[in-house]
Amino acid sequence: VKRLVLVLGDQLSDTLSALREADKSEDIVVMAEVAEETDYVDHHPKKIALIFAAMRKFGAALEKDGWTVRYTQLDDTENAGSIVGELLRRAEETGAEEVLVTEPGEWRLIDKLRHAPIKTRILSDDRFIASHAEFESWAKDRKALRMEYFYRDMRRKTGLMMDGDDPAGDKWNYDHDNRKPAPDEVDASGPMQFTPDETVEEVLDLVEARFGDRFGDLRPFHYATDQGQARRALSHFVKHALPRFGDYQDAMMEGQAWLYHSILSPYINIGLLDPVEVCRAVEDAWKAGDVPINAAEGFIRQIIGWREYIRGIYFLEGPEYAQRNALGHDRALPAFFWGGETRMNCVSQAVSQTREHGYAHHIQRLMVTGNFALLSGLDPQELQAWYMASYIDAFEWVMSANVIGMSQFADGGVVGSKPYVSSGNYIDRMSDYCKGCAYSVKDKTGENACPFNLLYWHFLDRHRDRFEENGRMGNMYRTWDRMDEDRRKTVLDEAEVWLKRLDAGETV
Ligand code: FAD
Ligand code: DLZ
Ligand code: SF4
Repeated sequence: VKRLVLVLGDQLSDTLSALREADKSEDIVVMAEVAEETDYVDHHPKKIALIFAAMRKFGAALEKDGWTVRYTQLDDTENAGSIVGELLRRAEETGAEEVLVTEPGEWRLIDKLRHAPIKTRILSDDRFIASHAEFESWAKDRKALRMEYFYRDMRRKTGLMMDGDDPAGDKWNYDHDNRKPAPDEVDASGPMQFTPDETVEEVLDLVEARFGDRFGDLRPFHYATDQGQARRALSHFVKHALPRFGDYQDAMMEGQAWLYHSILSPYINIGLLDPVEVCRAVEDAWKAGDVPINAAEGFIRQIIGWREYIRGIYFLEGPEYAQRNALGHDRALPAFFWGGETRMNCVSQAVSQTREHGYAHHIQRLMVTGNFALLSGLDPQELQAWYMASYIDAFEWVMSANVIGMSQFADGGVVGSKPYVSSGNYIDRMSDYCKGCAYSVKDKTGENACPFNLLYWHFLDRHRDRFEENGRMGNMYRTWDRMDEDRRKTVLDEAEVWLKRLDAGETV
């Protein structure tokens, strides 16, 4: 039987299970740019450009390698507008009777393929280290699903930074040496940039015409769009930024979008880089003595630990996970998330950088925008749609447990044992944002008080029933209870007034 091999926009790996299973001489690869995928959320224009450019180059590379490829561009007149529609059209055209596909990273699309009116075989996505079965068996019978223990299993499984059965250097985790506050200066120049070639330019024109009015700047566009470029970006990171990655992983600096981060998530997530290949490059640099152990271990943990764990939770918890709202938060997203004005310098920095690059690093996502959303009680589903629309590396398998779980505690504590909340103090310690802010981080109340300071207590007070008994939060409640009653009332009243102004659309 002649088969169609569907390759999705985030499956651009020559080791893909569907390609391995297929027969190059008989089967037909189907790739399609379709409106259903560009429009199910208003993706950042740079994300659409990255995916389309990389898809076009990958399709061409497969053809060169001897595959028959039927590629549909977004503005082809015959375009059926959806993945399943394209499969049916190509089946009719070629006489193919079956579809082979590697499991997509979103329940939405898995569901559509499962119900497609053509026989479809969904193969597991073994570009990840842990299979669904392995994660389920790890999670089974555990009271709490803590990443650290899962991570150790992934170290053992991959052998990365292992010394026989023991972790290299005798410690699993070197975070104690990481997370220094913002440095005075950054001596890395950021990720490697690529000048758009003809294929990329064509895609940029298309994206500009179709999606130019969405949130996010399309140009200048410098991301890598094929495996060769992505590998050069990896080497560049290992050489120039990795040595200080651990030290400044949590730091934030005005006007410095990249610091010592890798900016590799977009390439790993769409398949241009293999996660283990990335980790081996890091391990090699550490073995060669070019990189300290805290940087190498910290980085590898993000990929084989966090990235795998977050995906595991998404598939373990099922399609309704993304709809959870354990804290009952329902405030609408303020306009400043979409680039409107705000006096909060930290938020303004994170959002403008996001608009420009489709990128903000982990602590900006977690402790600035995420923290603000949680403290002020924003609707988690609307927030997740914002993250999905704003980031170049956004896919639901990696977004949901980060937003609904880690950042918003909307899963009721599956991912985190306590919510990630902080007052302005944390942001002041880790960044230089507060210096340039209209609010004063030192002011706990009063007209200029940092909103994070007011909202922090408002959050703890309104969720007292849920968190008071949480062992890791007892100190916070004790501090609050020690304040005199007038002061507590002032804080809560001022927080309420501030939230009313937020809801009224004032510039806050
Ligand atoms: P680096 O700081 O250089 O880290 C190295 C790599 O580790 C990343 O490339 C990534 O592959 C991996 N990694 C680190 N932390 C995580 C994590 N928590 N979950 C998964 N992978 C991780 N990551 C995405 O890839 N897509 C998303 O849509 C996404 N949404 C997020 C939303 C929120 C609210 C939060 C708090 C985090 C989110 N993350 C997401 C995780 C993390 O912020 C990004 O992976 C990271 O910022 C990507 O930049 P980088 O490549 O420079 O990462
Ligand atoms: C994100 C995305 C976009 C914007 N466009 C396409 C597309 O036109 N064709 C395609 O095959 N894939 C696209 N993707 C990636 C898919 O949305 C992704 O495969 C699913 O979200 C599952 O992770
Ligand atoms: Fe953000 Fe508050 Fe600092 Fe301003 S003072 S940058 S709002 S933490």
